[in-house]
Amino acid sequence: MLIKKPADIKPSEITDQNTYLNRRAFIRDSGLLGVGIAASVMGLPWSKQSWAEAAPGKRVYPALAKSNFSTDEKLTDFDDATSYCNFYEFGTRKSDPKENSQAFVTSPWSVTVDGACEKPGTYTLEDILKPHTLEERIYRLRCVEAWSMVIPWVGFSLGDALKRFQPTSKAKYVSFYTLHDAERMPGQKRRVLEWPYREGLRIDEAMHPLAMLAVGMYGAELPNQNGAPLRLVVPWKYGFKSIKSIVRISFTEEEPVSTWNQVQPSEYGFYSNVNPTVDHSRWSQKKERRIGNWLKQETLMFNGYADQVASLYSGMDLKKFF
Ligand SMILES: Nc1nc2c(c(=O)[nH]1)N[C@H]1C(S)=C(S)[C@@H](COP(=O)(O)O)O[C@H]1N2
Ligand SMILES: [Mo]
Repeated sequence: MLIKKPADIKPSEITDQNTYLNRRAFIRDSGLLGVGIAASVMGLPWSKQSWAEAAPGKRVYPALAKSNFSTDEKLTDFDDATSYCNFYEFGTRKSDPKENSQAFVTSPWSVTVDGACEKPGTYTLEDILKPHTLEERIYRLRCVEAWSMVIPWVGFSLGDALKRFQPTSKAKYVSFYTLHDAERMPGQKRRVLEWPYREGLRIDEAMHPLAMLAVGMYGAELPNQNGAPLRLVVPWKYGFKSIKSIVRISFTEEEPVSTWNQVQPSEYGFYSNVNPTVDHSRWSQKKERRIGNWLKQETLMFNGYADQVASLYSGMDLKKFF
């Protein structure tokens, strides 16, 4: 795990909420510009320039309402969030996804919905987005590897999206699948995981208002390395539950397969709630390193979202259902 020390970070790389907000004001004024064009024509501050490099061809969203669920912690530097990634479909090193995903084509994109629901079918990404108003939600993402970030996601409630497919009473769980196409996702040429990457939630977890489907971050469409064009964000669970580049959603009666649980069930459970009192079999989960900070900080129960989600697990032994 490579983490930048303060001494390695150039002053030009340090951003703060103000820079971010100024940039957002600019975006609002400029409307829906292609970021590449915006960056080259207008002579933008460093953050926009690196954005254009990290997410070439991605659109900037006009002003977005910020969700009440948002944390007010300092945002992770845009460059870190887009160059220190986990996306095994594009390689297993943190730098691989950015390097290897730039040619990945995410349009057109469709999602197949099946299983225990009244409205199965194949939906285009536009169909899925149409009824929803995009909002910005600043959430913590806590990786099981004990680092974390604070990301301004752009998206909408997962539960609202799922309700449109009318899950039946048999839908006790919902599972998600990433694209499986080794020509487009070169990391799939190696069997480091069982492809496609899969994740699942209990239906009440999926319906929780904090769970979201994201189509963007930092005010623009998702960079490919962060899961374009559609990913899950479940902020009270370890990062691996937040599956990227989703092409299938399936409602099931039985607990579905989740990839890391399948790889190593003794180390990764189905629930994978952030829990400082349950260590990973090979390391402690008590602390985390916020990317960009030098000192470690305490990990909070349910990643700081306990007030909202603890009731989902009342009566459950979280050491057993880890
Ligand atoms: N399809 C897919 N989704 C994935 C992964 C992956 O390898 N493949 N990695 C997961 C892990 S372990 C984490 S921590 C987060 C990282 O998201 P980020 O790279 O956008 O920060 O994505 C998750 N989603
Ligand atoms: Mo992770």
